[in-house]
Amino acid sequence: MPANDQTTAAFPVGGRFPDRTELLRLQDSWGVSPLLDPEVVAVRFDRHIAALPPRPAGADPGLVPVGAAREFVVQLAASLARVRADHRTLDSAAKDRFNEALQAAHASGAYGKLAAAHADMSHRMHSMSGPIGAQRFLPWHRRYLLELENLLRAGTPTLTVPYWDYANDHARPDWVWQPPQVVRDTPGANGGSLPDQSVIDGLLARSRYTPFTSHLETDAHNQVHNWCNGTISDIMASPHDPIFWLLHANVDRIWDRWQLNHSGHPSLTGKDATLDPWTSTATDERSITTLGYSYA
Ligand SMILES: [Cu+2]
Repeated sequence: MPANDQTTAAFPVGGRFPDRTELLRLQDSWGVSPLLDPEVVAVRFDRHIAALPPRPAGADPGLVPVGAAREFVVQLAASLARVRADHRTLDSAAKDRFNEALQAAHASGAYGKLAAAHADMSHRMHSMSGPIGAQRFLPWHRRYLLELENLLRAGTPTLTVPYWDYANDHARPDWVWQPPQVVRDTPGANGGSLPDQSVIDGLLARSRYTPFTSHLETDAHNQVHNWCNGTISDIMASPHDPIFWLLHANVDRIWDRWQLNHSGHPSLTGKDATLDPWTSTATDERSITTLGYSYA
């Protein structure tokens, strides 16, 4: 075949530029992971190094300890193998796997036990518990989500919790298994609202942690729970509806996005920093790369 024929075949002329979704699909077809954006990897690496214990006095700050760099590469590779995806990208087999894992965890009683932790307000995981609760909201729910995902992965090791990008996807993800006794009424019929992307962009531009988390919790989380209208709108009972985890994966994803551009973090000390009922601390929950997962 003449060379110029190949050229015309490889570069179709006309059409508009791809939108974000089309571009992601294209990158996917080329085998390029958007998770490996060099700038994002660089930020995660810098944060990893900055979180290391103090180096000996006189150590060259430009020299990164080999062990720390190696540890980062290993954690990054692991986190890229545990990707939480937009639920709209799941095919029916993946949705079935997720729902079957939920049902198995429900049948064993483990799901109910985990859901019950959210009814114990002594854990102080929302700002309604006061300033400490406001600081604990994001790290506590990051740990909570990981506990649920680990529970599901005990039976289905490749599984991750999908996220619901409610700012761009204004439909409640009703394909998620609805356990008996869980109520789902008409979305929006009893107040609440879904944020649009401009609200999320406004959040991401907040420079300090406390205003960021307060606005995220109030405007792009509480309102979403209420809009969903049902068991998930009840603070104590909400995790009994598994849509809770998709909602919170998106909250966690927004926090991770914010962390790429800001170094603020929860100010918690002593007992307040321990995310009871677990032993993990707010500092342990700081980096999703260290925790071993990522968002597509
Ligand atoms: Cu919530």
